[in-house]
Parts: sequence; structure tokens; C-alpha cells
Amino acid sequence: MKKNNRLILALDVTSPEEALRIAGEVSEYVDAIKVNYPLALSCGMQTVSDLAKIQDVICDFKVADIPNTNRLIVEQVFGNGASCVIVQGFVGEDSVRACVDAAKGDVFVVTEMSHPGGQVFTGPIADKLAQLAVDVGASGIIAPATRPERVAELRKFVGDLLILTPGVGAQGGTPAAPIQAGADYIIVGRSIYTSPTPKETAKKIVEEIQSAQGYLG
Ligand code: NUP
Repeated sequence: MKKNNRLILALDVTSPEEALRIAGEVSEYVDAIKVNYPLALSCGMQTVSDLAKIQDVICDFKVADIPNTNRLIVEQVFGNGASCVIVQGFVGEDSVRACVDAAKGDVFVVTEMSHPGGQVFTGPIADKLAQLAVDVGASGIIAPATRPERVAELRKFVGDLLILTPGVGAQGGTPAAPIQAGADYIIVGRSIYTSPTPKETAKKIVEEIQSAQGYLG
């Protein structure tokens, strides 16, 4: 996955035409497109394959099953042209390792989730989930942009693995804070795809990321 803008679009729309239009509009400002169940279930995996012709696609399927089922899911993800998959770590090392073994690209492990409920169950085990990501050879983790201090803490566990941070905009996080806390990318959905001018909004977010990087020196 390239690292030009440090912005990943969460494309949680439910029409193929809208998905392809927005993806095309913002393509120069994003490094990858993250698809989740809303898009995959409404548009089908053909749209995922179509998007993969425009950008690297991350399938945010939060894969969370026994090792064999995880392997079967991950094979479908990469067979349809995606370059990355997001998986849950709480199902245990064997299940996550099955994803890493089956992947033809990057695997990211969810740690503490960005919403308020994420602090209840995922928060207390997030450090272990980050360590698990390192142990199985994952490419990186998902950490909460809504709690930049947690991003900084989780960085200590993952070394130079990638940290992707959702929760910017609609969930209250800012583009700058997670980057200053050590995130490699921010993930933004609603703020961009519900904007009347998605391209302008994405450009503005990238400018904020660049200012934050400047601040880091
Ligand atoms: O902890 C997480 N928080 C989160 O919001 C892990 C995620 N994968 N996500 C996803 O990021 C969420 O499912 C959605 O697709 C995206 C954030 O979208 P938005 O809040 O910017 O609209």
C-alpha cells in the first residue's frame, strides 16, 4: 500500500455507481479504499474487484472465526482483487495465523475499537492484541483515532508495523492527533462520502495530515 497521503477512504456506501463515482473523485488524495459489509453485501464482490482497479482495496471484514473458516474467507478476499484484509484478534493466535498464511497481501489486526463501547471489552485486551499482531507476522493494527493516547501506547508494542486509525470526523477524532501520536494512516468514511464535495474534503484532510507531519518535523 502506498503512503503518499496517509488517508484511507472508508467507502461504506450501498450503491455501485456511487461507490465508483466517489472512489474516482477522491483517488488522487487517498492511498487505499476500505470496503466493509455495507458495500460488499449490497454491491457484491464484483464492485470490490472494480474498485481494486482504481486503488488498493482493504476488505474490512473483521474476520473472526475458526482457522479453517478464516482461511476460506481470506482466500475469497484476495481472490477478488483486494490487497489487504482486517481481522479480529480476540479469536486467538491460531485463527489470526490462518489469515496471515492465506493472505496474498497485508493483514491488519483490530485492537481497541474506536467507538465508546470499544473501551469496554477491546480496550483492556488491546495491548495483547497488538502483541499478537507482531507474533503472527501481521502487517499492522487498527487503533482508535478517537483516543490518540492509545495509539501512542499501542505503537510501543508493534514497533514499525503499520497503524491504521479509524474514528476521524463523524466519530469525533481529528486528522492531526493520531498522526502526531504515531499512526501511519487515518481512515475516514462519512466525512468524505457524505460531503457534497468529497474531493475537496479529502484534499483538506490531506492538508491537515501534512501539517501534522510538519509539526513532527
Ligand atoms: O475500531 C474501529 N472503528 C471503525 O470505525 C474499526 C473499524 N474498522 N472501523 C471502521 O472504520 C468502521 O466500520 C467504518 O467502516 C470506518 C469508519 O467510518 P466513519 O466513522 O469515518 O464513517
